[in-house]
Amino acid sequence: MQKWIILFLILLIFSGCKTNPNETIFKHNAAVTGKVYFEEGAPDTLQAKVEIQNQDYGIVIDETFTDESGGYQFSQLSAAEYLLTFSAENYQELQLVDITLEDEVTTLVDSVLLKLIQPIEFREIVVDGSIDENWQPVYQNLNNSNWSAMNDFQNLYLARDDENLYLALEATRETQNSLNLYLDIDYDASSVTGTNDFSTINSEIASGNLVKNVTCPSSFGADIGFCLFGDNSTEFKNLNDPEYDYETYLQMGNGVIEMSIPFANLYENGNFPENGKIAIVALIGGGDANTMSNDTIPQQNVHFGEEGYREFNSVFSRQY
Ligand SMILES: [Ca+2]
Ligand SMILES: [Ca+2]
Ligand SMILES: [Ca+2]
Repeated sequence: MQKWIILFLILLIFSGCKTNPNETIFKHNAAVTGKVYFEEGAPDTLQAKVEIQNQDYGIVIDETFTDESGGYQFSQLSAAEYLLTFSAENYQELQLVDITLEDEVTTLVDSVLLKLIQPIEFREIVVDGSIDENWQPVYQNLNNSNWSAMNDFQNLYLARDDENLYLALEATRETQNSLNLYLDIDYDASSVTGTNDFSTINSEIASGNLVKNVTCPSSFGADIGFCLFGDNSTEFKNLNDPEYDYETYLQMGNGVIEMSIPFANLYENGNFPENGKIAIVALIGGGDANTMSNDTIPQQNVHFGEEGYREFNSVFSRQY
């Protein structure tokens, strides 16, 4: 009889281990390690900040800095899905997602290359709906859109002169869809202004086409939404104050949207901020707030737009 009681107790203990929801909280022996490289820079003179987040809860668990060889490590973690964010001054922020850590395992993740934030080229642009001669794209989207070549980003162009920021897109869109570009005019992780959750955008702007259930890295805050929708309607709006009119000048040509935005309207003192940064994300939307193609600027995972993939893990940025 005593034998049966002992066996029962043993079974109870084992089943208790499996069902106790606190079990994973008490086990903290998973680890992750990796390496960071810098475009035109060496890890012994540069440091990247690395943040680790629990992906399911969006909570930053810990942060560290890379060592002189670019390496980093987090240990004493519980088994879960994690997200890593890499940032360094004058470099474009980057994220690694869907990192699954297991108990008693040190997981080596892919090395990352942080790219320099390039300056915005000085150039006088003629806004006429065709790309000016020798104006090179700052970003090329080589992904084939899952919504066909009729709904597809190709090239993004950016330039400035003393008075204007110039922005152009080579992209296609069917009339039932919208082309959405979200612009952060003061991209700066230390003081974020604007929104990084497009579900919160005022639905009176651009007939609600800018409202998407899409989030961005916490360092990004969109101040302006540009939308091309319907029968070539366009809106370029302050997301905090839709009544404010930016007075952009815009021309469309064959698959080209070209515009100038005066600094007098863009920044409080009328000038661009010296060494200030801007950042852009763009998507092609349609239907409701969950419907969008997988073709984006910058290009994300090919599943972008599907449930669980409605987030930008990187942004496109440039510096004045
Ligand atoms: Ca032109
Ligand atoms: Ca494309
Ligand atoms: Ca902002």
